[in-house]
Amino acid sequence: MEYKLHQVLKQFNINAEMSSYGNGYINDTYIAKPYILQRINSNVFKNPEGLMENISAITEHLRKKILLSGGNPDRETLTIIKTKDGEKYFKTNENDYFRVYKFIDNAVTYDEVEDPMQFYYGAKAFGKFQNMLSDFPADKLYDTIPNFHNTATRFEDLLKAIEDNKCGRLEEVGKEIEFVKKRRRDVSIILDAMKDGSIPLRVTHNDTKLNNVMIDIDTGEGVCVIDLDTVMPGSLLYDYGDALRYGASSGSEDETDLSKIWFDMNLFKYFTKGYFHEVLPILVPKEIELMAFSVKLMTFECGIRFLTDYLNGDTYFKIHKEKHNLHRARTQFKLVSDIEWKMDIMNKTIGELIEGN
Ligand code: ADP
Ligand code: GN1
Ligand code: MG
Repeated sequence: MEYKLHQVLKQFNINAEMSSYGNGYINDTYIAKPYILQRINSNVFKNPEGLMENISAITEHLRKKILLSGGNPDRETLTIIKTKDGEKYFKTNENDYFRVYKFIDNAVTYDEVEDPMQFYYGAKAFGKFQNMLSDFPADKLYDTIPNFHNTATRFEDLLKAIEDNKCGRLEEVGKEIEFVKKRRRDVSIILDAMKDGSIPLRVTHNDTKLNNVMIDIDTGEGVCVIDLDTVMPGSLLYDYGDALRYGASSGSEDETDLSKIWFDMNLFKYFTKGYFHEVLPILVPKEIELMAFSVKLMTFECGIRFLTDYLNGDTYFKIHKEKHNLHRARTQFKLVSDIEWKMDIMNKTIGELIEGN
């Protein structure tokens, strides 16, 4: 594989030392300073050409805005390096798709929040990203994964996985399935609000994990939002809810001791403050009304996805140990329960932060 990767790099006119990098669940990332090489997961992304067109269009739009505001576009958004044939990706004979970005130096990603200010700055970066794309024509984007945050179809996918019981794992997950079924009425609340127009369709990132924003080593501030594969038309609530699902958990996504997992209200406050700083002027009332709920829904949806993948035999998310997806699903459901307890206070905090602005 190493040899092959060097051949791939040559297609981009790059000759550099290379090693594996990052903790993503989807793509394979390699560092080849001053570049990043990625193999696009074509099992997950069925239209890599369309995906690269999306990223190219978005980053061009962001570049112009960053330049206008006096920023440095080479650092504040991703820069696609073209192949020697002028393409945005390289396709191998084995149908693997590779792309190269400029490496963003002097910045890091965090898998867990170490200091609440990191989360505040991460929120500002995601909010600013949302804001800068608010005048981008969403209908020009390809749906890189159709129904990505359609919680209703995610629920249907789980029902199908239960019916198929491909790996005979059903007996083990009775409690989790009962947990999901009890909450089936939640799955269409945001979808319905989008359908009736009370929530606007926006360009959204759709995968706002803290480790998808690069944080400057010196200033601690958010530099660049990365991992743009899932940028599609969607709801701002997907980005807000998913970021809190991941970042405001007291533990990691695969913690097996569930007594260590709860939803951290302090981190919730830091994130919401940072996010409001950038997006409050563009929010509509229904978005504000559903913000706290979106945290619960996105966490619930992610738990459903992990559980479905577990039942289907771990074909989607990368796993590193036995029952990895089941453990991930369990942390998400533990968080959902805790968020349900805290929903009133979350709504109250949102109201107070708006009044204080
Ligand atoms: P995945 O979809 O697998 O999560 P990412 O695009 O998020 O892949 O990349 C994985 C990791 O690689 C990121 O968390 C980040 O640490 C690092 N990374 C990705 N792109 C860059 C870049 N342009 N510059 C520096 N580091 C990067
Ligand atoms: C995946 O690619 P990565 O690791 O940032 C997944 C997200 C999930 C997340 C759970 C394209 O994100 O949707 O929320 O894992 N990305 C895709 O950790 O499915
Ligand atoms: Mg990522």
